[in-house]
Amino acid sequence: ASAQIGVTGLAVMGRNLARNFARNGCTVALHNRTEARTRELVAEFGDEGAFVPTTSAREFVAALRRPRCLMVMVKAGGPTDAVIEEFAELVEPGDVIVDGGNAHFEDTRRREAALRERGIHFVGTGISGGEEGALLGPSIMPGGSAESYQALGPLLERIAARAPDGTPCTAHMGPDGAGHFVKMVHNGIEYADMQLIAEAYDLLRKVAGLAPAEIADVFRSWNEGRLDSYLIEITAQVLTHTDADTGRPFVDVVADRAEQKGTGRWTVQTALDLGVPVPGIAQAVFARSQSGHTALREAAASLPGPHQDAGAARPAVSARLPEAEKARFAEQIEQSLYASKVISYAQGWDMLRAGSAEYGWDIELSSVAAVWRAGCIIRAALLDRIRAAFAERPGLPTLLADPEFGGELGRAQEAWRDTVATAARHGVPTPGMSGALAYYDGLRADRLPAALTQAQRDYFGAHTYQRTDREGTYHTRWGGDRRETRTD
Ligand code: NBP
Repeated sequence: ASAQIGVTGLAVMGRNLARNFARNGCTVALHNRTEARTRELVAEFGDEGAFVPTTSAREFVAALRRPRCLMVMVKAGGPTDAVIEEFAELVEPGDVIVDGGNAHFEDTRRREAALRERGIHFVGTGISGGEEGALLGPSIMPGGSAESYQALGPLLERIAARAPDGTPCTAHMGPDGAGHFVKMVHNGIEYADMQLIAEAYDLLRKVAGLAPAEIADVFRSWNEGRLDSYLIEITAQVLTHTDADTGRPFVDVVADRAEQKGTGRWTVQTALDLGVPVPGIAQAVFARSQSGHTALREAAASLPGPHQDAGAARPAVSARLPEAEKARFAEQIEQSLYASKVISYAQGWDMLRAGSAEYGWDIELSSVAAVWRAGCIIRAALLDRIRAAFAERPGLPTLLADPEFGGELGRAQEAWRDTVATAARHGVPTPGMSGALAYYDGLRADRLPAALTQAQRDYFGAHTYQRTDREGTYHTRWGGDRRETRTD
């Protein structure tokens, strides 16, 4: 037995991870249900490092040094359960089975508990960065026991992306499902980020009248500043691209129906269960869903927009702002995008805190920001500042309470309010930016109309209320003499 790590499931992700391990000096055992994939990998990339190809599960397990670390990279769901069970029968107590697929954290909790009973460490790990990240350095978010990380961590640290300060972008997130939970929140934030960028683009296009290539320039300039991130960078790339068939901007030939694989939905479902408000992520999930509702969109297509009668032809997208105004408008959108982005990250961290408390994971909030600094889809300059904020004050109740981020939001708010108002006046939907502003105003409000909601609940359902001026729980006899009674 010579291999330090084994990878079973050699489709795009598994193959690239195996190559990454080998390129970084690990001896890697290889296994795949269909043997041809194993042979192909060795034939094509065998010279990249030390591979031990195997043809059966038993041979694969025998090739691994103890404690064995074997990584399962097969299709999520049933296939993952089947493969885990197959290997659980073959490994020994103390060995580590890693699921690097996109599992729901509840499945990971279930699998971890079942394997723990058999003395086997089960690690559900989030891996972000797609196919390319898997090969060149992903962001890796392992859960599972602290003991398993002692064996697995040093191997993962070899293949993970490096943050600008040289630190590997992986760390033990917490026990059982913590890793997959963190990855789920990552994807939720990714949805919110993408939605906000899409809204910024839409406003620059429809309100300022900029062409896609000009918008690409705006994004490129933003990428030099505090918005510096992978998603802003690829947005500029996409907007510069011209469709080969038609010669039109590529973005104009893509059907405007956004799809989803479901991790954003998981994030929102979980947030509802945990009682954490994450409207930025929810708005993004719903915006994708709305875009795909062709029947609804067709049925509503003749509703009038601003300065337009019902049924009138839609005005073509045209330059609406004078030249001198465009730069000022782009600056205003930058402020709005940045502020809204900070809000959705704040909501993501609220969710990490709530999940950690609910499941007893003790997730280190600064460490999550640290592993997201490179390799993953939401990698951004901002993350190092979030890391610093939580490192300095681990008990920070919300990112908005950090003086630096709070100060920035305060300075952005005028531009942000103008953007949301302008968008509404022009009939351009900005659920992300408007929702983020509403969240900001909702948190800083000194009184919320929740008081009225609570009074209504007491009226129709005797749900009781508390008072601002004294302790206790009360009910007003709405149907009778309207006298107040204390109920606690
Ligand atoms: P796929 O999700 O397409 O799965 C293909 C692999 O699963 C093949 O190796 C296939 O073996 C194996 N497999 C299946 Br399907 N059923 C099996 C079974 N019953 N027993 C044994 N093996 C089985 O591969 P992928 O796109 O590389 O993704 C792998 C995992 O990583 C997934 O969970 C995915 O969600 C996750 N992930 C993907 C990305 C990404 O960007 N693609 C990013 C992050 C995480 P075969 O060759 O014999 O058919």
